[in-house]
Amino acid sequence: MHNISRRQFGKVAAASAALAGTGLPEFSFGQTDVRPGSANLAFPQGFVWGCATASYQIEGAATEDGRKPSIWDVFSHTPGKTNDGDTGDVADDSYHRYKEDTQLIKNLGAGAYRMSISWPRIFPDGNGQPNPLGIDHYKRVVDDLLANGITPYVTLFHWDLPAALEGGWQSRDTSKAYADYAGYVARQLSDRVKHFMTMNEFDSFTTLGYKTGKFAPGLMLPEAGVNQVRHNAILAHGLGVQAIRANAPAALVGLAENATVFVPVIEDEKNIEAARRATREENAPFLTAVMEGKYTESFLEREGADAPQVGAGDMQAIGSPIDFLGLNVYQPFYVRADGSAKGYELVPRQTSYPRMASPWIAVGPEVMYWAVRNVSDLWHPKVMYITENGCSADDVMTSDGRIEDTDRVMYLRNHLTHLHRAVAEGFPVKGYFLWSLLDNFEWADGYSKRFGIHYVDFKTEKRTPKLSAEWYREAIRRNVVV
Ligand code: GBH
Repeated sequence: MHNISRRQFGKVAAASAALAGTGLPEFSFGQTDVRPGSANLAFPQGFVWGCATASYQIEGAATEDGRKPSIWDVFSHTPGKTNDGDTGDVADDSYHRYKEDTQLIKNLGAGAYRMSISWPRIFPDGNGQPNPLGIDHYKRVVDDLLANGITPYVTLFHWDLPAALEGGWQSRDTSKAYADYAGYVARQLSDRVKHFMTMNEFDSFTTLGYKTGKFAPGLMLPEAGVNQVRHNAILAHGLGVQAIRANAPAALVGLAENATVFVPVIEDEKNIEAARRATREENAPFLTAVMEGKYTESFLEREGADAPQVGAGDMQAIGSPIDFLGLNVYQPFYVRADGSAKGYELVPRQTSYPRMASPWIAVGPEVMYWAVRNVSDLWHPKVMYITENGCSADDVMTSDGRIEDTDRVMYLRNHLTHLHRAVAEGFPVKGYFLWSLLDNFEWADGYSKRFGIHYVDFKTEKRTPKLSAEWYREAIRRNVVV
């Protein structure tokens, strides 16, 4: 029995039981044993398990060591913009408590941590002279992670744009300032950090920041202006890739993108094709442009006079090859094939569709599989990571100090099950980062939505592992969906 795999064991045991006609086969529940005949949900050896956070959401210390305001400081301090007027002034105080947070990661047995760098700590005015105290802080954080056997994955921009940059993402100068900043950080950290992500989620900080006004800087521009902002954002990514390569030749460069994910309403050939087409078209201003180095004709046609102004060389920069693609995955959109020229139509969700505490998190764990598959089938990235996945829940502490977030465990377990399917089918997903390590400043929702697997008491900053942390530790320990 020792020389056969568990999967074979299941088959052999079932077969011999059937032959002998003795009813149930005998088996024991070992560390990773599964019932004969059930799927083995083990991940490959070396699969990267991690947690993710972002600077403005956890650090606090908003005015310390030379940091100047980001657009999120300005926005959150503007009355009416965030829930209860919450700001990131203190957040999780991780700027001071990063060693404690390292230990939380270590206790999970996680081998990786996706963190972001605060641009206004490094260049308080957005450009010009770097602030040495800024980069020194991140060297200490990274060294502490490394000393504890945790590999840092660094995002260079997770929405905290220096407020001093005039026009923000409306200006091409911001794209250039970003590239200088990215190159500087890569040069400073690449002796310690191998994986850099240029940006987090184009659509979130461009569309929400400059079209709906729900995120910083809270503008509601006409469509042409929004498209220019989107263009400047992907241009910054492209120039950033080039700057990182020039300054840190050994670094691996990627992106953390929340591509809109389409799930075929029924898994058959024509609907699978519809999901693929929808993925390409609906992500045209972002991931499609990055992966193809061009805007699709249908996007340019659709936007007409509102299409972005594209400078010479822009698309080539935007299409700079990347080493890995990170996907932030939360919710599915269902799609079916129709007879139209574009070949798909969205299938609306019924009002009874299940959701987590944040109303936008419609629960559909198969989103994980289709995120990977659609993107792979279209663009074949060599390496992919899930750079975020997780959910908010109405976490309350019991009288004996526990947080029984069975709903979050349910959400995570099912998403991992569908991620396993993608891995088992051979798609090159190398790791998974859970959002989030700890409850934090959830942007416009302030502290009203909790995404952590560690509970944070925002009065005392005390961290308490939730049931989901215990669950994640067990999954990591066994390298299997538990
Ligand atoms: C990620 O965004 C972010 O990277 C991370 O910082 C964040 O904390 C995490 O997810 C959880 O939200 O208010 O109706 O306009 C996920 C994508 C896009 C989801 C914007 C929320 C706002 C919906 N986000 N969206 S709405």
